[in-house]
Amino acid sequence: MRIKRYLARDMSEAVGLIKADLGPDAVIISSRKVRSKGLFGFFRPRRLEVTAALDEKETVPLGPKGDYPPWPEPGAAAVVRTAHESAVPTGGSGPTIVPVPEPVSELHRELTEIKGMLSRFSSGVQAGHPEVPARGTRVSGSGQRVGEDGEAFYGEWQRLLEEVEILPDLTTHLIAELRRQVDPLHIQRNDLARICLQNEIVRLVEPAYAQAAQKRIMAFVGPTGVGKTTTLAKMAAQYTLFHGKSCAIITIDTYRIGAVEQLNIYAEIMGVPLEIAMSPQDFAKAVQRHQNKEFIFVDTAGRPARNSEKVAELHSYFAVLDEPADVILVLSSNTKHRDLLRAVRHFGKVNYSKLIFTKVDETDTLGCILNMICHTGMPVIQITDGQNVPDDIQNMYPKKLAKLLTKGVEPDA
Ligand SMILES: Nc1nc2c(ncn2[C@@H]2O[C@H](COP(=O)(O)OP(=O)(O)O)[C@@H](O)[C@H]2O)c(=O)[nH]1
Ligand SMILES: [Mg+2]
Repeated sequence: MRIKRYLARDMSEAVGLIKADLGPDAVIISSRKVRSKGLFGFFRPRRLEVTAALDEKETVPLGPKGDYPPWPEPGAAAVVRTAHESAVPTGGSGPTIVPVPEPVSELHRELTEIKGMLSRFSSGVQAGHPEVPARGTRVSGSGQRVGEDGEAFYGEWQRLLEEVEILPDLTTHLIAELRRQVDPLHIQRNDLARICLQNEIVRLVEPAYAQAAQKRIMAFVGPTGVGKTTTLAKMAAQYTLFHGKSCAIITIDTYRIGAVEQLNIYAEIMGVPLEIAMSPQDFAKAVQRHQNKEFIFVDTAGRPARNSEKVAELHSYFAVLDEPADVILVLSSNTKHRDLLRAVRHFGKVNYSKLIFTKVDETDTLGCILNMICHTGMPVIQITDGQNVPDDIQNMYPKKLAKLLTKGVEPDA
């Protein structure tokens, strides 16, 4: 592993230097603003110190991580991995994002897994594993024979779904599917259960993801402190620095002292123009001024979800626009279910059409993501998992959500 430091005016200059020096497989580890040493350094503008690393053992460029990313794939690893960048069209006028096929290696892995399961199953049958009902067997309502052991198996999976705080009615539905599809006497029952639950979760949320194309203007709304500004900065940085998109940021967050300053620092590092809009008319003019940009990110003041008057005021900003915006409701995954319900209801007035969940690093109970997709019928397009800009953000799509919700689920049965 080679690690090197670079001094540059801004992040795009640093990325250029790193690409030229370490090549396309380098990754950025950290960045910070520094002053030159000595008295005169104090009067010079601050520079950006970027640390990058190159793992010299790695020769194969990483493919895209997901199989259905509706947005450019984030991740510092994408900085200079050109194979990855080419998955997302650059240049051009529209914000069309090409769906990226699942990597062949991933398909291959899944195929091998299924083959392995089948062969383990057939050898189990040959070895005389009983396909007869266990002791205490009874016939369930669906006609399936279920022994005490079978009941314990379904019960264990139910407990695990409840543990990640998937709502009771969704859990009941998932377990009913499990009962219908997976025989508890099957020797690979836990593997099959996981696949069955993942398929059913995908089936439940897929309609929410079948939406119109991504829009040019993305506005982030949501309760105070959930991470709107941080998430916006992460996305704007990903689009600008890693995918070469031309972007602008407009903030209508003028309520909180420090809110604009925070965004100003991010905008400066990215080299992206930042505008402040004090009224809906100001906002419309600012959007007009950035007609030529591929994407416009809009930050908004955190309105308390209880204050419906302030939420309605936000709507007036989007109502004056000539083109529709993607209004994205940002929610924190460590929020109580009742408060999430209140937020989705109150912010309904701004006609949001997508969700982002932040702070998934702060909780083990991610059932809220499934709960809110099912409740609103809207997709969760990103999750964020830390405070680092721009790294701690990931695309979310049905299959990934299904894996995330069942990944830690491991019954001992
Ligand atoms: N742990 C963690 N903290 C986050 C995440 N996203 C944002 N934060 C922190 O949450 C706090 C509020 O973020 P901010 O973007 O100002 O929230 P806003 O009021 O909704 O704009 C800041 O301290 C952020 O660093 C995340 O994904 N994980
Ligand atoms: Mg903010």
